[in-house]
Amino acid sequence: LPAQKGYVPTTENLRNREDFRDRKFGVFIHWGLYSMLADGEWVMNNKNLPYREYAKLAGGFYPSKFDAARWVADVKAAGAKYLCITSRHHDGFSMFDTKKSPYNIVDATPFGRDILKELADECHRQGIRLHFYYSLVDWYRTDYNPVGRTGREASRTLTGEWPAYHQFMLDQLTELLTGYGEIGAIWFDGVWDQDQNPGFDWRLDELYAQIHRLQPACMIINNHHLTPFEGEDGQTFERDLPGQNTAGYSASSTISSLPLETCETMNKSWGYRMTDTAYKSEKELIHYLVKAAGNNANLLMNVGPQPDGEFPAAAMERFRAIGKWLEQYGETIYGTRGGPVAPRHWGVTTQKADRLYVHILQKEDEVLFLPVPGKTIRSAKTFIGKKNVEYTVVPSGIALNVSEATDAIDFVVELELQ
Ligand code: H79
Repeated sequence: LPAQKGYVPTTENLRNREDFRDRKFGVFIHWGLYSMLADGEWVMNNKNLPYREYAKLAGGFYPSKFDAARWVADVKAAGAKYLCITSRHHDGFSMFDTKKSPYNIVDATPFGRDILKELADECHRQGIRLHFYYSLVDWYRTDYNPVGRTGREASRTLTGEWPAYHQFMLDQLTELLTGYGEIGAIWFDGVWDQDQNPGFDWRLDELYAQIHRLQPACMIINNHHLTPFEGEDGQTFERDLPGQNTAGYSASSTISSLPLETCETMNKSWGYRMTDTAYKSEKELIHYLVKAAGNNANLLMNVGPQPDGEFPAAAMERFRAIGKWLEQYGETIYGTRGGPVAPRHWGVTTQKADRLYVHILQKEDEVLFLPVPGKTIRSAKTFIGKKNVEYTVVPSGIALNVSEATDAIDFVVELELQ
C-alpha cells in the first residue's frame, strides 16, 4: 500500500513516541454538526440525509456552554494526558477556521469561533498533548470522487475530480499543522471507504511527507485496521486491545513495534447519541485502561459532547472516578510499559524502571504463579500500604501469595527488582 517510502523518523519524532507511550491515557472527543441530531456521528449516512439539508444544521450550531479551559481541565482531572478531537469527521464539516472551504465552524455557524484554536491554546497552557482526528472520507464534497462504500446519498452527484479533493486534504493538513502550535499526532480514519474501488490510491505518501515536513515530531496514526504503512508512527486498535479482533474491524492482527493505542468509547456511540445510556461502569473503564497498559498500549477513551458544548453528566461522573483512581494508582500506569508476563485472565503486569506491578483485576487463586526469576526480586509489597506479600521461589519463577487480594477494582502488588 502507498505510504511514505523510505521514511526515517527524526529524533524529535522518536522522543514524541516515547512521550506518547508515557502518557498512557487520552480522551477522544467526537463533536460536530451531527451532535445536534443526537444520533451518533454516522447519522448523515445511516439516515441517508440529503447533504444540502444536513448542511443547514450549521445555521443553528451555537454551543453556548462551550468552554475550552473547562474541557481541558475536565480531561486533566480525569487523569488523561492527551486529547484527540475530530477536526473534520466523515460528514465533511470542518470544526476549525479553514480557508479551504466555507463549510466550517467559523464561516457557517452563528457561533463563529474556532474551537480547535481555543482548545489548542488551552492544551498548551495546561500541558495536555493535542491530537487531531482527520477523516479521509467526505460525505459532503462533490470531488470525493469516486464514491466510497459509504455516503451514497442520492442527491449528491460527484462532479469534481479526485486530485482536487486530495489537494484540499493536503491544504487542510497544512493549516492544522501551522496554525495550532505543536500537534502530537494526526489520527486518520476511513481508508476502508475506498477498499472496493480497484486500483484506488489515497496518495497517503504525499500527506504523510507534508505532515512530517511541517512538524517532524508529529506522529501519524491511521485507523485503517491493517499492518502499519511506512511513514506511520503509531498503531491504533479500534474497540479492541492490540491483536484482538472482537469488534470485527481488523483485517490484520499484526502488532507492530510502533507505539500502540486502543480506542474505545464510554457508551456505544462516538458522537453524542441521546438514547445511548449504555455507559460502561467505572470498574470496566479502569479495567480497560489497566489492560491496555498491560498490553503495552495507551487507552484513548471517547466522549461525545452535547450540542450545547458540555460533556454528558454520565461521562463526567466516569471521568471523575477514573481521575480519582489514577490519583492513587497513577504510578503503576503512567510511564510504564507492558510487563514481562503476558496478559492473563486474572490481570496484567506493567513495568517501570526497577518496579514490576502485578495488577490483579479478577482474583482466581490464592497463589499466583509468575514466570519472573526469583533471584531478580528484591521485595514484594502491596502497592497500597506497602505491606509485605509472601512469595516462594519455584524453578521457573515465583509463586505469589495473593490471598489478601480484595475485590477492589485493581489489587496491585509491587515487585522491586534487582
Ligand atoms: O470515528 C469513529 C467512527 O465514526 C469511525 N471510527 C471511529 C473512531 C468508524 N467508522 N466506521 N467504523 C468506525 C466502523 C467500521 C466499519 C467498517 Fe465498513 C466495516 C468499515 C469497513 C468495514 C461498514 C461497511 C462501513 C463501511 C463498510
